[in-house]
Amino acid sequence: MLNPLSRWLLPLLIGNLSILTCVAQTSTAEDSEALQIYQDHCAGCHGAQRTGAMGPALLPESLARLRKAEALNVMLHGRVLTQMPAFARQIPEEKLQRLIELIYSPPAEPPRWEEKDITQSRVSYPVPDNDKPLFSADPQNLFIVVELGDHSATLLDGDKFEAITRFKTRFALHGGPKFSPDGRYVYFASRDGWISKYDIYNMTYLAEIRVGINTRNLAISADGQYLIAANYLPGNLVLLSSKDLSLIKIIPASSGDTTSRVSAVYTAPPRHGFVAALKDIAEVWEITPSDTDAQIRRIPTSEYLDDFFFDQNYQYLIGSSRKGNSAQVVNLDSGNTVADLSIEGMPHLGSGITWKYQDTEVLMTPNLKDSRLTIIDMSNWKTIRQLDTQGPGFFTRSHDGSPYAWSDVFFGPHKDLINIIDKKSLEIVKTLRPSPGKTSGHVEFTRDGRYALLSIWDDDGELIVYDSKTLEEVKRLPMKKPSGKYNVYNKTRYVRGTSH
Ligand code: DHE
Repeated sequence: MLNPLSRWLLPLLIGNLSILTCVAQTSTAEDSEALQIYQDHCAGCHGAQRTGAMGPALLPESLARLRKAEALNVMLHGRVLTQMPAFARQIPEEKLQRLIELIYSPPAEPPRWEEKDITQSRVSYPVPDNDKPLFSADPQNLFIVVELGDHSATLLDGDKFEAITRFKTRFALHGGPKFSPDGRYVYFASRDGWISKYDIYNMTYLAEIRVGINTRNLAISADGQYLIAANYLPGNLVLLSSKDLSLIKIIPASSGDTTSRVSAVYTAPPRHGFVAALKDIAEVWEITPSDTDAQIRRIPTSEYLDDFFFDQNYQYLIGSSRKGNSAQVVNLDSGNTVADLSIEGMPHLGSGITWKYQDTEVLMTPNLKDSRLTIIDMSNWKTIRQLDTQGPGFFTRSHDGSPYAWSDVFFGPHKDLINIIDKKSLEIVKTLRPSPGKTSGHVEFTRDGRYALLSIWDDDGELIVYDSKTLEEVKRLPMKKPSGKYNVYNKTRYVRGTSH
């Protein structure tokens, strides 16, 4: 049995053997003194090529959401609850500023992460000889709550709202973890490309593999056999066996001379495969996996697509255009773009939800740059309602068991507000301020839709449980910047109103 330290260090060391053995590439354009400081003080933890090791990758793609001033602060004073030390006494601030310029610039040689890097990074842990949950909670009504504050996750009993266990995750998980169809295993993806398989019943990790340097998200096939990761860096999709995370195939996201970042990949259960959108090639790919290969069907689109979602039948894909002012509707059967919806303000369709409204189905999307929610009739793709909000939102959620849809105000001075939309009147009927001054966002429902769980995104944060009909508060659980929470039943049944 590996002790906890070697459990984390071993994969990192093995995974990065290839990069630790090569010296970082220099170029006359790079600041050689900053490069030397990097090699002396940073390379040991962040990798000789800045692709990450025990610490996260330090490449422009990986640092996109961290302001330079904040990065300097971390270099000067270290980062609490991590191994990142303070350098204020060792390195003058002027030199740290130059180091910042270095890490926010692309390296002279584009970093690589190839087949041998992927296969060498894979680690398996002992498989427990037990196939029953080691706890008494309903295995279908469990939640995984990702806590970004200290890179942990909580396994939560969805009836009692009590933590069953809390465990460390890789640095900076992003996107929804994916459950096996029976709900026994959960698969996580980190921004730095680590995929981890966790046995919920035995509350232990089973395997890990690093599939890329900068990863978008992960999907699992409806039969539970295959996983696929979408990467920005390198621009590809990586198909894995869900059993042991072994590599099946690397699929370059290429067309002619262009290699693209992959915007996102999702499973499409009735289509027996996955669908991916590419950010730099105007195509959507339908991917049918097998044990040794993957068939790709390329569907041309009129725009480069960012994040997207599907109608409940998985016939239509609704994607945000990269330009941020429209949404494209692609009929996946015919391959035709059937509608081009003009929505200013960058619709965040990855977070779109649908519900039944009168005799039709509607979709609602928040807009990342506009203080508005857009509601569209899916029978004719016409906007039927725009709801003004107090700032741009990030996540929307609902459940067939709830009369309301929830939408956060994630950005701006009113980031602590949550709007409740009546699904019948299409009006905002209530606005909650659960924790004044603190960002509130991302809701998920219990399997029956009776309770809604909301995050307070703060290191000193909380998970708040509401009665989804009366909107009364039921319970608060202290958590460290809880981001998303994911209900086993809702996710494995692809219920309407949640992310798939
Ligand atoms: Fe996310 C999901 C893309 C920034 C938190 N985000 C996703 C998914 C995609 C995506 C493609 C779907 C993954 C899945 O579930 O399989 N996110 C993007 C972006 O392009 C964007 C805007 C810019 C970027 O830097 O990548 C972005 N996302 C963020 C954040 O800044 C958030 C708030 C904090 C973080 O973790 O970095 C954030 N994204 C989330 C969360 C989900 C998510 C919590 C899962 C939502 C769900 O309910 O499934």
